[in-house]
Amino acid sequence: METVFTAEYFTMTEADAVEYAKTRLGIFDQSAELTCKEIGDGNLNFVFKVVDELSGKSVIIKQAGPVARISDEFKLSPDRNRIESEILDLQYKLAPGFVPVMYGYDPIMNCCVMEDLSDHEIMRTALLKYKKFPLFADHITTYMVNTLLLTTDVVMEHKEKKELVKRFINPELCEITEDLVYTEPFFDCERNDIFPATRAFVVENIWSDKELLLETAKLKQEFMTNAQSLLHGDLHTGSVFIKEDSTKIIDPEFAFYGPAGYDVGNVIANLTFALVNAKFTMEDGDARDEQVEYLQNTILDIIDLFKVKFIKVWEEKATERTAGYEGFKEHYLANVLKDTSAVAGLELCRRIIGIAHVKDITTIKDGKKRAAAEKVCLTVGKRFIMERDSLMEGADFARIIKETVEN
Ligand code: SR1
Repeated sequence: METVFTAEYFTMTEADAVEYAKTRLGIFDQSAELTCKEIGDGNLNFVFKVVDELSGKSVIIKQAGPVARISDEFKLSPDRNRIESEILDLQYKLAPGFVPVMYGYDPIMNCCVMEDLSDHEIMRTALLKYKKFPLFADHITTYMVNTLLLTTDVVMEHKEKKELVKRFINPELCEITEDLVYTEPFFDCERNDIFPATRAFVVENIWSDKELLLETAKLKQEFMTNAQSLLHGDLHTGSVFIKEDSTKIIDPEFAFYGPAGYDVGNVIANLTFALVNAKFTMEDGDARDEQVEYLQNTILDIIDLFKVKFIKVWEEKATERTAGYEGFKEHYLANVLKDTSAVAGLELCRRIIGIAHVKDITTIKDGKKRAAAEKVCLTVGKRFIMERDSLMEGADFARIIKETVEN
């Protein structure tokens, strides 16, 4: 029986997605022979790839379900799909070429239709195959400076900016981050998922460290109250589609106005996971050293390029009168870098201790190596949080990683 799309939302199957593409999209010819595969591997949504087997034309239909895929404990409004569609439209203008083209959004089915990027690869998967992307640091820093700085009060007219803050209020997805990144990893929460051989290290070095806990409390307040920039909100390597000469940022459903360093920190942490994976899965020797060095240099370049581009765009685009006062942009950028370091640290800890892990670490088969890799992530993470006031250059980030990995 053919699916009839009425005014009521339901979660689609692959067959429904074919019918939806045929009857709702106006993208494919009448004669199209459509097939569909659900390809989502994220924690939240369903992702259908619909292909016309005759012409080869294809699209992605991304639908938000009423609960998260990772666990039905997370009940989420499918309105997150509106946030995702609207921010992709906005980012398409702010950072042209770095996000997929959106073809449409359906507020009843809570789905959006977008460009199929199957000629790209998810960056996390590519890095786990030890691939290198020499243009990534340049691409991601352009994307971040444009989307983050151009949405601040430094550049935007303040009432327009406040309208965006309102439009992208995203309380449910923010709550996930507040719980999963800032709170649960730092106490013995039932929902945590700790590799048994790592638990003692966590108890001794994370949960018992009162100074660290105090810093996480300060950072949580900063995340909840600093409406600085319109963030992607979940900028890990699984949210990056990449090929040699192209980088596309996807999955911005966690978008909201928060501290700019949140996005930059997530990028740094997730490249660190890839580096730790290379260190603990590749054999000793040239290839491993090369991959570790490539990732270390990429981290260094990202921080330094971000700073240079941030200053340039500030000088070209700042409209706020006080932005020109001597020393202010340096003060502002230093705060973004402190947040970057702190968030990188939090992400490094939460992906080891909390409920949502990363394949870079969970695919390390040898238990002893995995435990050692996890200790490296936690140690770097803790240092990034505690030493954040003094990490102002790419070389500072690279040094902490190098010192810990080589120890
Ligand atoms: C319930 S969602 C778990 C995690 O997946 C997303 O990608 C975010 O990183 C979130 O924290």
